[in-house]
Amino acid sequence: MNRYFLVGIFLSMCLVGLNCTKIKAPAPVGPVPTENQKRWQEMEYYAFIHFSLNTYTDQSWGYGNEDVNLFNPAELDCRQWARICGEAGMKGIILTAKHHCGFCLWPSEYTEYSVKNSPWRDGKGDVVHELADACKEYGLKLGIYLSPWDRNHPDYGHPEYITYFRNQLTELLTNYGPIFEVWFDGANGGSGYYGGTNETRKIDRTTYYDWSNTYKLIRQLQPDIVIWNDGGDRGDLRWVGTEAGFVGETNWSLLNATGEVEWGMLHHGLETGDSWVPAEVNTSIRPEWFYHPGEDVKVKTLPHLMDIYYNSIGRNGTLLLNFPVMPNGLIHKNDEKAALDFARAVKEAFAVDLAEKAKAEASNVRADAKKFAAARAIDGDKDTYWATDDSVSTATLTIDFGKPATFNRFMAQEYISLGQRVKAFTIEALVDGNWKELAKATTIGYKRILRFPTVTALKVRFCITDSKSCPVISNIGIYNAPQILTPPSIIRNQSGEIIITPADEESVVYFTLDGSMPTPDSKKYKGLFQTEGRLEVKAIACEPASGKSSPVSHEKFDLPRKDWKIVGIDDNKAGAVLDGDPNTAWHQSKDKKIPIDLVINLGKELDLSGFRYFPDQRLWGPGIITEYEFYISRDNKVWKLVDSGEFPNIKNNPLWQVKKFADVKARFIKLRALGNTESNNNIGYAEVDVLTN
Ligand code: FUL
Repeated sequence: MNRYFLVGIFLSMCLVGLNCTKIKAPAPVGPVPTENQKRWQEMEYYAFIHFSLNTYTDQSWGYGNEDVNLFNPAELDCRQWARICGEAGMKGIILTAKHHCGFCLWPSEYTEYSVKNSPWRDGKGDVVHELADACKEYGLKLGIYLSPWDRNHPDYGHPEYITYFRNQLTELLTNYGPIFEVWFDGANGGSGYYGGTNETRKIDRTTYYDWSNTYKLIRQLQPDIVIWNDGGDRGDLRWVGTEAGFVGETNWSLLNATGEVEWGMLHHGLETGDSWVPAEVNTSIRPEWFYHPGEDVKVKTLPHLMDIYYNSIGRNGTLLLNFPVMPNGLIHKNDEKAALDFARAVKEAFAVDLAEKAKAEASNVRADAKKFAAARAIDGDKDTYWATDDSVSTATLTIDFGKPATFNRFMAQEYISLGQRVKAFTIEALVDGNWKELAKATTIGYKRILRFPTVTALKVRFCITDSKSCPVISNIGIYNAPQILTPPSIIRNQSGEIIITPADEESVVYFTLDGSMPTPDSKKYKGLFQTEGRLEVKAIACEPASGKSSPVSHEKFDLPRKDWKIVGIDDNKAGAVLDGDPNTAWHQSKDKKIPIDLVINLGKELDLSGFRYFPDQRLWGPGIITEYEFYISRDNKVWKLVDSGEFPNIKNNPLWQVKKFADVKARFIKLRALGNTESNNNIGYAEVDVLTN
């Protein structure tokens, strides 16, 4: 063999080598997820369980002095929880091991305020242990919610409490096997029992907990864990700024590691963020987090849960759905049914992927056409992907069904190990020979699902119109999800008229006023109608073509507020407080300073047993009352205080606040606001109402 020949071989090997360098995978862009974050993101859907002394006191937040003897769940069965979660397609369960009241569901060595001093299993029980066993049996992962705020502990607010908190974390992260996620609630500091001092203790959430050292401890005890934290230092995951079950349509899995996080950043992430901090959407299957018997009829409907699915998992988030456990220790059958119907509907919606058997062609493919070909986006393998040349930031991928196909959902996934890249895209369909735009969207991330009206088309074109760098798409799916009808909304205005509105105008509404279930044989709604007295309205929306009907909407109304007048306010917009419409609100004049009163003349003397307050519903709406006093009067001169207290968790979950008191006669009521969510003087109301006997 001559020398030149050898040199030739050597040179061509170098060229092959060079070529390989040229066609290597795209370089990561910006921050990328850790292995723990990727594993967590792929779980997609898991459960929250809220269970504590609140379960026995009908409260949202315990004060910390509730009697441990109340805790006695006679039928507690964590296997029931795990079975339901498993059947519902969830991949794990996060348990409120300790909520704000400080009561521990495990026999902590460091406090007496726990199951060990309750009558349940003669003080020998351990809910965390039973749940860990049940999770193992049903193939689920276990997560722990440990409230940093502890309204029972005498040391809360002092440095000693941090040692207590870490000791508890150590118990929980050592004794119960692998923990996939730890959850640190952001509600922090305020009034409480605190070992009997009954005072208000404020902490600086940015420094008090010394999170960075706590994180070190956590990662040392559970190296595979992800940390959720809304109380200071950035964890591995972020809250989405609402507990209503949705993240922003634009959703970057990025945030900055330091600096203030504004609401918009929680809700949308931060395109330029320097850290991977993906979104977890947390919401409850009922309005509240803990069990309240009055909510047995308020379990979220299937259309509502499907909206939550598309607005969480379908928007690059995970879904953490809560079950409030009943005092007997079980999940209510209505919640079980709702979760299983939801799982069935999701399965049905995504049962057939029309892209699987189609052909894919791309406007640009990275040099090694085989490895990064368009077909890689529809091969069902999450580890392969379609990628373009580095220089490309707009590209199309056309999916050809071969013959017309009918569909209404489009799903795309980026290969997030290389970062989140796509900034904008559209979906088009070839309908009768013309390209028609079906949907327009912004970010993708781990998973994005778009909904649009059902269409029949020969081809679909996925057009990436803007991207941080070359797009890297691991998966595309196209589906035809069955239609699910949304229940109509029911309101009663101040004059006592009932207004029922279906979600789409083509539906026909049927209703009942006698408590019976409405059917298409019930009374047809033809427009608003006058009513008197207390009332129960149930309504359904029906699709005439298919005969399908929605779940039932159910509203109970107390006496009409026809004769009510807001006293001493010269602002005709104040009518919003009494108009029955939850979407309108009125705010007191900016000049007023707390305490701020709202006085209402009820028109005649009524027998009252409580009142209700509904806050402004705008996202993180301003002017939400947190502390109140409620007075009554017969003459608008002599006032009597009948109730006072807090509206717990009202900022994150702005629901109707219902307060009951001993029966009393009154013609005038006064709701006095003593504080709001922003610690300023803005006080607003969407609705104020009373409960009568
Ligand atoms: C909130 C808490 O204050 C609620 O009680 C509930 O635990 C929810 C998940 O987080 O911030």
